[in-house]
Amino acid sequence: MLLYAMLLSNVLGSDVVFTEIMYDPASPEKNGEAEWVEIANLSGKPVAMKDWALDDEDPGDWGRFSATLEPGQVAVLINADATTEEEFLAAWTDPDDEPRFLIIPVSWASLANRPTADNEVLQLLNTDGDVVAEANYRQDEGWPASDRSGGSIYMKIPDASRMNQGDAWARSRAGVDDARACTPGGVFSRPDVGSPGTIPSGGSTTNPATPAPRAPSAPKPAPAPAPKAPADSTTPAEPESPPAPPEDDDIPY
Ligand SMILES: [Ca+2]
Ligand SMILES: [Ca+2]
Ligand SMILES: [Ca+2]
Repeated sequence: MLLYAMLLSNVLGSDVVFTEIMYDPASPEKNGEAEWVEIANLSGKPVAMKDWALDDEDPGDWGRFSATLEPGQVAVLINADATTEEEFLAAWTDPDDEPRFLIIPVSWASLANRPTADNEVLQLLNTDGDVVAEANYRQDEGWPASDRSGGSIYMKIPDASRMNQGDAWARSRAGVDDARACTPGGVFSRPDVGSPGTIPSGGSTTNPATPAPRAPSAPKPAPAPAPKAPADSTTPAEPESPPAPPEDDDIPY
């Protein structure tokens, strides 16, 4: 029965989970310049992400990437078309600290600022194109409402089985769960708020600040099959961000 149910699902279980999504930064964007997406390996073994890709429900391709995530390690995928690892580090990390997370620049396709059930369906694809992680985030059904604050959304307790449940996510607030405002510079020109590189502890893994050798972990329960997304939707593609009314320049700080 379980096997049958798993075969029905088009989302494979994965040890790599979306843990934070910066889709509506305070920094101005036309094509998602200051956006980023955080992922984490919640398992006790390394995950080789060879030719993996971010994707959404639109036809455009996001670029592929390859990296290995150690147990508990966090990575931040950034917009390779608009920024650099150095610029991201300058904005988001303390120059006195050695960053302990990976930064992976990838070719970007942008994330809508007013997400709905149809847009965005953020996915992580493996080398075969299988969906290994999905977060169909939106503004209702328990997902954090959009508020133009420049804060990302993040999983309060990272957990693969709850990745697609809105109430497992919260809007980042400076001072809560490691979130802070970035230091404006480059495309990160406003004080966006998030916690790139760290995930709340107390979930399926401890904060992986130091990817030290781990004790063998208890057997993981099989991931619950995620709700099946409509197979290859025939919905006509729509622009990532409809020509938005001016909205980035009137935010009080
Ligand atoms: Ca956006
Ligand atoms: Ca989309
Ligand atoms: Ca984070």
